[in-house]
Order: sequence, then structure tokens, then C-alpha cells
Amino acid sequence: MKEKIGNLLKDVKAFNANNIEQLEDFRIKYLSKKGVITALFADFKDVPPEQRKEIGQLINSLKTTIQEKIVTLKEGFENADKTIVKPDLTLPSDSPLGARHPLSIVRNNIIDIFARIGFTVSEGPEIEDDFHNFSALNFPMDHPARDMQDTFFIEKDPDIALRTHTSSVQVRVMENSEPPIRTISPGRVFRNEAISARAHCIFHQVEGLYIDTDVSFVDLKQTLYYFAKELFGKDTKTRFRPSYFPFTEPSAEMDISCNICGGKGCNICKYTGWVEILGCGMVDPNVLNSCNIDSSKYTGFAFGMGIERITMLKYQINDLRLFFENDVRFLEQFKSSI
Ligand code: 2NL
Repeated sequence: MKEKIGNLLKDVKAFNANNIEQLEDFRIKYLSKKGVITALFADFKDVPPEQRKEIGQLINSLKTTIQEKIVTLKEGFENADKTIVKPDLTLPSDSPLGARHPLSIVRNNIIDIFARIGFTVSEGPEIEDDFHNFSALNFPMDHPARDMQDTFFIEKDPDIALRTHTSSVQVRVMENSEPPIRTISPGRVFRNEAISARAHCIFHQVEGLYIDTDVSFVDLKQTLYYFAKELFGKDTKTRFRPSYFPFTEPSAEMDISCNICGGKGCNICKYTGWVEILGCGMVDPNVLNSCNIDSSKYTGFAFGMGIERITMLKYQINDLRLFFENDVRFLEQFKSSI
């Protein structure tokens, strides 16, 4: 009996399984109801009393060795499984290439166009105080934009809100630098609006600011004329219509000849031949003074445009919500664009 158990122990120790099925066969052979261990305990009743203690211990230790062997081998298989599913990060990818978001493409185009004529890019916080978002920009205390209905306030007294335009970034630039200033500020802005095909509570803007001695409306017109031709093509025409903003005087809106029908008239331009692309004007002297720039020495122009609107015109996209849904069928259409 002793010798038999000794041989079994040797077999068990030498055993190795190549797969989980072989291990299961091993378990059945030794530990099942009709297995080797049960048979040994059955033989145990014939063991003379003086050997019982020793033989009993040998069988129990054989059983423990078998159980431990099964656990060890099983762990080995499980870890091996994990090794198989772990991706090899050195392999080249066969997944499709991503594409830049259309809003990023157009924002980058706009940045490039202005960079070529000496404009830098400025960025600033999305959470702003009342001074940088409203007061410095000549918004009267009772202006509707200051209302809870139009602006997302975070705190009242002092007023802290999500910026409603990136002019707040330019206020910071003016406070912290001396003219000449030539900068654009692209970024996310927030307005408390109901979401529709034409409006969203989060959207993107690029604003521009140029301040120096003797800057005139002529500089404004020529800069924006150059910009329109660069972005929409060399045959693009521009026109300026008078408008009103609290922070510019005089103010204007710029239209371009409809890039769909070339000015003949279509449903995009509502048969006028023109589409509005931005607002602009000469920086109000009150704004310059609020930002510690001497309005008796310097003048400037500024403009602002919605990136969504420009992108919709450029790519003929008719619903603003497409920009925020991130449906790959929409996004992958911009794959070839830089
Ligand atoms: C629009 C109109 C505009 C500005 C933005 C500006 C900034 C400073 C001073 C003066 Cl710091 N003006 N920005 C000027 C005119 C129009 O945006 O329709 N945006 C979507």
C-alpha cells in the first residue's frame, strides 16, 4: 500500500497538462467518485491498525498534492488566456484612420489665414467674471445678454458665468499687452439657448482684434476681404452692411457672395445672392479705456464669427446638431481634409 501511494505521488508530481481538457481528465482520474483516491480509501479498511495512522496521512497528503496541482495548472491556463487577448502594441493597426472634426478643420484654416498676415492666437478661460465678459465690453447694466435667460451663471454677486463670446480673451490681451496688438481668439462659448437645427447652447467662435496707431475702417475692410477670398475662394465678393454691437462703433456685418450659387440666387442665400458670415467694427473707445489702452493715441478694429455657421456654409451642412452628435458616418466624410 505504502509503495502504491509512493508511485502515485511520483505520477502526480510528474504530471503536466497541455490543455484544460487534459487537466479535467486528470481531476476525474484522481478525485471523482470512482477515482483513485476513493479507491485508496476503500482499500484503507484492510490496513492493519498499527499502520492506519501513517497510511491515512499518506493518502491525505497525496490528495492535497493532487488538488494543489490542479489549482496551479488551472491558473497557468487562465494567465495564458490573458496573454493571448493582450494586444501587441507593436503591431501596425488595421483599424480605419480617424478624421479631424469639421469644426477643427475650419478653425485651423481660419488660424492659418490670419497667421499669414501677422495675427497670433490667444486663449483664455471659459469661466469668466462680469468685467471681462460684459463691463469692459461696454455692455450697459440692463443689456439682455446679462440676463439669466441668456447667460449661464455659475455665481451671482460677484457675477461669474460661462463666457458668451471670446471677446473676453481679447480684453485680457489688451489689459496685459501694449499695442500694436494683432490677435485672434478661437474657442468655445456658451449661451442659454434652446437646441435646434440653427442654435446650440455651446458653439465655437473666432474673434479678431487689431489695435495700433492710425487703424481705420479701410484696414478692417481689406483684412476681412482678404480673409473671405482665402477661405471661400478668389472669386468671392464681399459687402458690408451697417449694424450694432455694444463694443464697436461704427459696427457692420459682412456678407459674402453666395458660395453655392455664385450670387445668382438659391435657397441657401434665400435668393439674395449674399450670405452673412461675420460681425465687425471699430473698437469703441470706451472698451479701449476700460482695458487701459489710451483711446486718444490708439484705434482698432475687431470682428467675430461663428465657426459652426462658416463650416455649414463651406460644406453645405444643414443641421447644426450634426456637429455635436459625432456620428462616424458624418465625421468620416471629412477624412481627406487636413
Ligand atoms: C458676431 C459679432 C463681433 C467683436 C465681435 C470685439 C472684441 C473686442 C472689442 C471689440 Cl475685445 N469687439 N469683438 C466686434 C464686432 C463683432 O462679433 O456676430 N459674432 C459671432
